[in-house]
Amino acid sequence: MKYMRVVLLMAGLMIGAKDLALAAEEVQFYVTDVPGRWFDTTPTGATGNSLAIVAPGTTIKFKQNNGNGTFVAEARHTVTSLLWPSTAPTDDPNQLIDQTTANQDNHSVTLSTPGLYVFVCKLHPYMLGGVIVDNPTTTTVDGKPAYDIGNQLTLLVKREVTDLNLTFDSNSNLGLRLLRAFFIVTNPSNWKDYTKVGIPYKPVYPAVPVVVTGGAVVPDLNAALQATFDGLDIPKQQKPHTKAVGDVWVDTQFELSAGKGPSFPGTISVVSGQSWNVKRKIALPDQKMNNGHNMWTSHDQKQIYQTEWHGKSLFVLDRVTGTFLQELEIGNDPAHVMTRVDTQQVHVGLNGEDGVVELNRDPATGLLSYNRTISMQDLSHPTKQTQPHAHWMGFDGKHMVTPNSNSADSTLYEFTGHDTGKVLSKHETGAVSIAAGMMPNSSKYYISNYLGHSISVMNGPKARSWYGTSYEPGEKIKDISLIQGYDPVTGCASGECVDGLIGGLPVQVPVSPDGKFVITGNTLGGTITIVDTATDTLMRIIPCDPGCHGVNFGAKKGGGYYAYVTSKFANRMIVLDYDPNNDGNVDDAVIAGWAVLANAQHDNEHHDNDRHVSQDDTITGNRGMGGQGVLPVPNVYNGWVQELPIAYKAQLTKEQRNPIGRRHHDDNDHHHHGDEHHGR
Ligand SMILES: [Cu+2]
Repeated sequence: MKYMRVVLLMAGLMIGAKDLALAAEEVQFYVTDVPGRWFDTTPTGATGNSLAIVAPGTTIKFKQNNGNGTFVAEARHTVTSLLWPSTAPTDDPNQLIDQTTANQDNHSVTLSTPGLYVFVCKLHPYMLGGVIVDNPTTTTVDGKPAYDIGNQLTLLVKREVTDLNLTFDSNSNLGLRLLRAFFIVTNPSNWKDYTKVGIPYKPVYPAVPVVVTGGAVVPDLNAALQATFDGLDIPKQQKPHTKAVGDVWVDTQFELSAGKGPSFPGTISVVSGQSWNVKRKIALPDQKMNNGHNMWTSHDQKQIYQTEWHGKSLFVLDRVTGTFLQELEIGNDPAHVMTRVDTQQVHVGLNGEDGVVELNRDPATGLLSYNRTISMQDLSHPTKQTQPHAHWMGFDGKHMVTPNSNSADSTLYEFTGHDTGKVLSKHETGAVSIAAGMMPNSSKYYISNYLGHSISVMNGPKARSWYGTSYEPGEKIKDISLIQGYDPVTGCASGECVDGLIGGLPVQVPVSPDGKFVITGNTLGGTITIVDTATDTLMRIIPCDPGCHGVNFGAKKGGGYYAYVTSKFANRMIVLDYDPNNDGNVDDAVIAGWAVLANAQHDNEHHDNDRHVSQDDTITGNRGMGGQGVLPVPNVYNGWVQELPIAYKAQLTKEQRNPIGRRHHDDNDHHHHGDEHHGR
């Protein structure tokens, strides 16, 4: 009775035609690569369902290996307990689960403690499935059915150190934030659509009573969440007054196209840095590019390298025409790609494995060939599978650093030749280390810790002193919390949060080409954080969009840089002018404007003369959504900018052509001979 009522209330929202089958003692989630339906109980339904409401003692099965025949899951994943009622037994692997390696196996849990459980893939942390184990006797004071999500909830920080986990009242700011995030992430119709100008952004949540801490009842979860977080109108596109140099390539990873279908999402949206409109969509329908995640470019900017995060391939594209040149099958879940400055080799982190693949580039054709796979293990102290996600390469091609998302540490690798080198160090960072950024002289580097809600500052390859203490190569200097001043119950009410906001669940952490700032997209707060590298302190927090994720720096016309920021559950790319007057101070940081990544442009765009969007497939859904990798072209990071063709260099200022002055020449670096030497 109670359950049927809720099924009706939720119908059309997140639960498909099939009811929840509560009498059954088993619920099955299918693990798929389909946006919003990553853990889905209704794989053949028209709409997804990532939430099951079950009786205590129900077995929850997670079926991988392409089981249902409707949706394919090509990638390796984990099924990991992310959130659970604090009284659930933490030492029972049948109730709280994780895997030490990325896999395609089936998993199950049998849940007895009432409350809210959320499961995540640690590789692709937007993959969420929720279960409410509902105590059948919970009701509101007037006897109506209500759903008990638990007195207190525990959020995973680190599996091996349970007292690091974050336990908090379910009736709290953090509780509401996590519920809101769940219902946005798992429901594409709740994503923030910047084509709906003038319409309030109000995600729809289940309009049901929820029992929280101490038996208190939130009478209507939908009303409570909307009143706390939502309701501002979607603004009309604002274009930055100052143009960029070149274009910005964005992985709109969740956009769907006709030739690929929902199991193979992902396009590249190429944004003009002059008109701030999308000018090209690339889906690669023939190759079935599956969740294209991150890009980099060749030195001459003629080829774009594109990873396939839910697949096995790296793609090489022609930058000018957007056409396919090459597919290389390189391993499981290729995540990020960068080039090595001195050899033009290409390195790709295998997020579902232990290493980084190294590819050689044929300078005549621009095509790539496999050279070797470099393990990120320190073989004298091996850990569980490292699962490197977003590595970074040093300015001179001599070093590479990886954030090892599974082993919660970072490998500092030193290249000693074209295909030789060694692991210099492997030091602890924080929970689920996901991305890296290096100073433009490799002096130190930054690792974002997704579940640690922090950035680890790590010493570079030379033993060195920072803040009065000396550090070995790769050793941690400090952690910067991105949830400073945050109280899980009251939020930022105490007034100690930076700009009144929080970061948390951070993703990309590039350092600006001049080495002054680290800018990061934060998923928990839906914010952008700015760290000053001179002091390694958090200076500013700026509002972003749901699932704020990708950041990279590109040249601003006339000097300075923009930071381009993408979000997974919104279809805009923010152009952040983090230092408009270029004085090294971010007090005046401002969102200069944005590009709407949906190519169905709206009425006010009709006079733009480059509205024609060339595309290799017909866009069918999730328009412009899933913003992740972002690649400004030309690539103006120190080390790479000096290699640009003359036509691009001519568009840059003297400072942009050499962002840290002569210091980009390392002591023993014989490769660079001068600013214009490599012009073609
Ligand atoms: Cu995954």
